[in-house]
Amino acid sequence: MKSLQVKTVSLGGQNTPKEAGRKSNMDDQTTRCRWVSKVLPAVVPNRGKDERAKAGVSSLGAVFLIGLLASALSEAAQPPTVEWERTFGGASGDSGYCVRQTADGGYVVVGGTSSFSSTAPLGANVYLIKVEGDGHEQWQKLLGEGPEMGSITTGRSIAQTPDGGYIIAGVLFTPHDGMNVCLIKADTNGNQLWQQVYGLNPEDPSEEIGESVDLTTDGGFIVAGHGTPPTTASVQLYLLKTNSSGTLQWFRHFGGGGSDEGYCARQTTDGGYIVAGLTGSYGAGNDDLYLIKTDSSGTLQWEKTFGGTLQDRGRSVLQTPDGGYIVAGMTNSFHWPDIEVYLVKTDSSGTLQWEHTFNGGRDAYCIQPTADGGYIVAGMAYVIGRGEEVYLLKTDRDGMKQWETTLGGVNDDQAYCVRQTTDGGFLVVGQTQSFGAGSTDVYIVKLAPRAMATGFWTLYD
Ligand SMILES: [Ca+2]
Ligand SMILES: [Ca+2]
Ligand SMILES: [Ca+2]
Repeated sequence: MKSLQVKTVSLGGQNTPKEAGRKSNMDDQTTRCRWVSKVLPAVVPNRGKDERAKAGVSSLGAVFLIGLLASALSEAAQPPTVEWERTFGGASGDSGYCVRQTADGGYVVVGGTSSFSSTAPLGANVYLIKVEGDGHEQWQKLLGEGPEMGSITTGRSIAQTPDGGYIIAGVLFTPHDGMNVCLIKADTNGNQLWQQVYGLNPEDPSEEIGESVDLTTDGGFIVAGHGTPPTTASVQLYLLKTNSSGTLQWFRHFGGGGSDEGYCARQTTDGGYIVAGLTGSYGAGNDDLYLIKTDSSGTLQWEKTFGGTLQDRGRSVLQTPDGGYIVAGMTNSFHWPDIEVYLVKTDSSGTLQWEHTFNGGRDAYCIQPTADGGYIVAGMAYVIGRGEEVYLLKTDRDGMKQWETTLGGVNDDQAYCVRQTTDGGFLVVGQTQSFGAGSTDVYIVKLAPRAMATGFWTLYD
């Protein structure tokens, strides 16, 4: 712990000539962002509600009721329709990793861009995009400037802070110092206020990656990731707590002699933390899904592994209303050689309650609660003729599938984050090679709320 170095990278304010130059460059580039055609073919056909309603209206008596029932039940398996979708980026690689609906009803998306980087040609910056509720762009910004040419800064996770600004966790790579965890604070207009870089060992270009950040009740932040501390020979899962100004409060690492990686940490109702990732040190063989519970100071309370003899991994974790936990990830232990999406539900002590696999997808990167008590999961599927596709899975509270769908084009597309929106729809963020300005682009898809009708329909929706 003592050897943890906190490096504050000095960044020019938004009024410096360098920043001003970069901004005007961004303005030029902004015009390259285009609407994706709305006639993109949907992989899973969505029958229109009007069509079904018409069919129902044309029926009579008992046939009418049976028709309604049948339609309502089949609708339960229908995924929602795409309301709008957009890409952002330029000719090089651009990705979206996390989205939040903002207090003004819009959305803020964070990722990385090498198309517009100030440290190009090899560098990349955090890419912050703000859109209105209908998907129209409000602004886009480059943040997380690296200290040298070729620096790569990527935003992995974002949260809106009580002051209306944003906190972003990510990774800063520099050619001389390898990868380090990076935390960036921006104001409500996306202008960078400060950047902190947390390196475990500046003498050693080890890889330290911040994968997720979440707000804590004291106004600070909890970051999960992985890296190689000076005291161990292998990659460890780690957890890092800062106050609201990004000052490090504590740092802990977990794992054994193998590689252990953290992908998601959230504060729990008891003030502690739950962390999901993978462990190559413990469990049933190869990597296992790794679930860690700590108290409020990061001291281990329990750790559990899930999975079988092959590859298993947790990417996203939530505390459930019953005090337990649900983790989404991937597994190929259950139906080898199939690679599947893996959901694990535990009680508050980490004891397994159920686990389900879903062979419609190959990996899950995000799980979020939905207003009906169920869950929405985003990840990646593989579809013959369409390469990798965005994968969305909706389950009830017991992890039973309600619908799943894939989105994308003929090249590779992935979703890294999904959230239910206040209108009952969903916002999905990831990257696409199928659409946009070249290489990968940030891919944002809004799904409409499920068709909610009055009376009889709502009973079954
Ligand atoms: Ca395993
Ligand atoms: Ca595809
Ligand atoms: Ca691009």
